[in-house]
Amino acid sequence: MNKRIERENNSNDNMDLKTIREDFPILKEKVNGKQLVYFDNAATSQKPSSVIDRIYKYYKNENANIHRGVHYLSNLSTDNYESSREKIKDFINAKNSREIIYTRGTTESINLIAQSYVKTRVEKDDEILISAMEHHSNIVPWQFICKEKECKLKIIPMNEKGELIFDEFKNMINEKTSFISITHVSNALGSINNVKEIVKFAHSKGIKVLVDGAQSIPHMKIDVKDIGCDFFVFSGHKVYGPTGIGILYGKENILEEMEPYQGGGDMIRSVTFEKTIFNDLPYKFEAGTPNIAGAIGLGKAIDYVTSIGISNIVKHEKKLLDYATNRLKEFNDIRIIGESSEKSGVISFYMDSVHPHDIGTILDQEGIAIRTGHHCSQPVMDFFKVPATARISFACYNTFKEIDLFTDALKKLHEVFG
Ligand code: 7TS
Repeated sequence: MNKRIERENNSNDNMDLKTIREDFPILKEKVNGKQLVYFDNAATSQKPSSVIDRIYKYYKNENANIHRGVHYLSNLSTDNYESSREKIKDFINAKNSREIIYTRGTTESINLIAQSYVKTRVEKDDEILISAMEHHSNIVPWQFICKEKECKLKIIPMNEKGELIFDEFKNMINEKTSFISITHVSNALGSINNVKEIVKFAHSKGIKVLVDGAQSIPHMKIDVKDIGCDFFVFSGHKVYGPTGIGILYGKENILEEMEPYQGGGDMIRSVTFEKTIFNDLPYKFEAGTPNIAGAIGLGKAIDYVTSIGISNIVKHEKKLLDYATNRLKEFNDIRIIGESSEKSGVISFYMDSVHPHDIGTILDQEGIAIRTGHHCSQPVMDFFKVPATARISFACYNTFKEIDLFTDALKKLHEVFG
């Protein structure tokens, strides 16, 4: 048997890759006449049939608004919407489902905390800390606050490998530091940050921490109690769920103290023209008709990940990462951007002879989907002095064979441009 393919079977004894791939109908698609190789999972993951079918079933047989009707379908939708919340609570080990707020995604969750929590608590000249490797979603909402409240945005630096410099972080904390918002895993570099240590140190100084889990939730076991963070946010679509649904986890006592920043139906207990009394948690942060199908679909996605076992996914993706890294190192003129000792299944690279955009376009001709550009992390590109990178990112259904197809295509491209 071909040595490369042989690896496939040995990837992970507990994971049946063939069956997993069968679960994702899109993987059978042809793109430009070639079998699709999907390596853009950090942007969004593909969806298993169980999630797709569940959303179809909701609209076909169950559609009704929640928390409103006394009729059968409304009660059914409410039960399903709320049972997804329970699943998510268990998945991230929150204390109770009042700590789980549905949002549109990571971006909305961060904006909610910026507006509802941080804005009302910071004073002029206070400092908000983020890191040098944030996605724009974890930069811009804080710039809004800093501008409005005359605060300062401080940046925890990283080293040339794309690792945060913990000692510098510690030195940056002072009596003006009012909040820390930090990514768990960098979408542009794959670096995994030791958020537990960051939270521990921040808490020893009385500072609250938000962890952006957009890139960690699909790739590692998340235990918010163990991390200890005050807020943890993620998007459903990166963890095999639908777009337009995401989660804000917050510690119950902190969420209780907060006022909502959006008003509307469902988030109130009573309204008169003079005064509104807000609903209980979590509903006070869920104004208006939510993404019901999305929430139910996300519950199914969580079921799917649980059925495979997150530890099996971690093992498989680590092998893919190591294999792809080694294969890319065979190219003399490829520079891997981000070589943190703790890395998730994301590889950004830069090729001297070919612009990342051309790499992406030519690989697309081979049916290989990768992302090129700044990955909504322009400061990371500036730090590494590259205009953009090409990025591959893995999910549970990716294979070693796909990595070989990718490196074979790179070789061809190299011959043309090199
Ligand atoms: N934070 C991180 C670390 C991310 O990677 C992303 C999306 C977001 C926040 C925003 O998530 P959203 O679902 O609210 O848009 N990252 C990417 C990416 O790497 N390519 O496309 C989107």
